[in-house]
Amino acid sequence: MDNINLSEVIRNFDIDYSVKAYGNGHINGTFLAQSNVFVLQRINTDIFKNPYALMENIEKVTQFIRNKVVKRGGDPNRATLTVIKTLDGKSCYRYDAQTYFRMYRFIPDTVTIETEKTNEALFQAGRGIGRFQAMLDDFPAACLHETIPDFHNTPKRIEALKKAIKADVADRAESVKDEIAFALSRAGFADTVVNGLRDKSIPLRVAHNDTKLNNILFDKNTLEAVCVIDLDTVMPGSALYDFGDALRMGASTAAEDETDLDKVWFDEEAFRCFARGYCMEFGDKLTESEKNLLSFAPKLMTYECGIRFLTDYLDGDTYFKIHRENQNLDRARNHFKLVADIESKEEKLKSIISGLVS
Ligand code: ADP
Ligand code: GN1
Ligand code: MG
Repeated sequence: MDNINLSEVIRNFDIDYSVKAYGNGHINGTFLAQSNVFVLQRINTDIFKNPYALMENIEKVTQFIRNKVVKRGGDPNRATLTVIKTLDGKSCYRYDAQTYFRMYRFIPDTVTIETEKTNEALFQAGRGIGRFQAMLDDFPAACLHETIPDFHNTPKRIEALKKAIKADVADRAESVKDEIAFALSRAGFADTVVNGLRDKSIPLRVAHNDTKLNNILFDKNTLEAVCVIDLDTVMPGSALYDFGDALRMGASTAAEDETDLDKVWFDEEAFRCFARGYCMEFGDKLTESEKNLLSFAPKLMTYECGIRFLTDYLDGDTYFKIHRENQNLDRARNHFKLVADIESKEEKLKSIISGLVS
């Protein structure tokens, strides 16, 4: 991180970073460096405008989970993130007006899944997300700040796409006419969940809102899901967002930016495994309306994310980090291919869900 004095940052957190005298030797001075390990993260203030509100959400949610885990005799330091306070008792350290850091306890002996998506891993991931939602089932969702307003408001994402097409700041709209046409042709189903939340036919819950598989830590030995991390977008929302978003990447046969679309398919078996784990932990708490929309949720979230990638491409790649030219366009094409494939499998996905929830 350019020009940031990380030693200064670390000194401001309430951790024992000093070295201690160790052992009884007479000759060499032996010291033990801190034995606990911590994760230091810079908060993205371009995206999260109010770091303290963001951290307040995270503290409330992790404390709530912590209390439940303690009551059940579990290990709260593994089952949820632990926020390390600064020396002056704050949840993050302000380095300068644009630069804020937070610290968590490192959760050892865990792995994340990036590309190795086995069916067993999908099943465990489903259990992990289902358990996360079950633990927060009675959390008062309304007390959370909306860290990114309208994050999963799909119709608003379509409006943003239309604005980007009109402004065409990077002069790219002409070259992506087919992708734009695909996106706009599917606008009909975009309001399904926001309308349901508005008319209360779908319950407002605490949602994670970014349930990519690499936001779950798995035990490195048993491969069970240990902890759901990356809690920046924990906000009021729908369980359908978390279910659908996990499968957007989790059930794809390829990486999110794979350019060879012949390799990109929606894997029904991966869907079944994730859904089985999810319903095992959370199925009895789902309402009829949620159960009816579980098979639809991956399409909605994949479509919405594709629209966000396409919009960012038109905006000149200002939101999602890119590591090569056209990466956002590749991501959008990849997602639209998945949407089309999900559409061809809708009946199958419905019958998988009927077999899991009654
Ligand atoms: P990002 O916003 O960059 O996705 P994450 O919070 O997801 O940030 O962290 C990035 C990666 O760091 C995770 O995928 C995980 O591998 C690792 N990680 C983050 N927090 C912890 C933690 N408390 N313990 C162990 N590993 C962690
Ligand atoms: C971003 O930060 P990360 O990589 O976990 C994005 C998600 C997208 C995802 C697409 C705050 O997630 O909404 O689904 O990229 N997070 C934010 O890969 O916008
Ligand atoms: Mg992450």
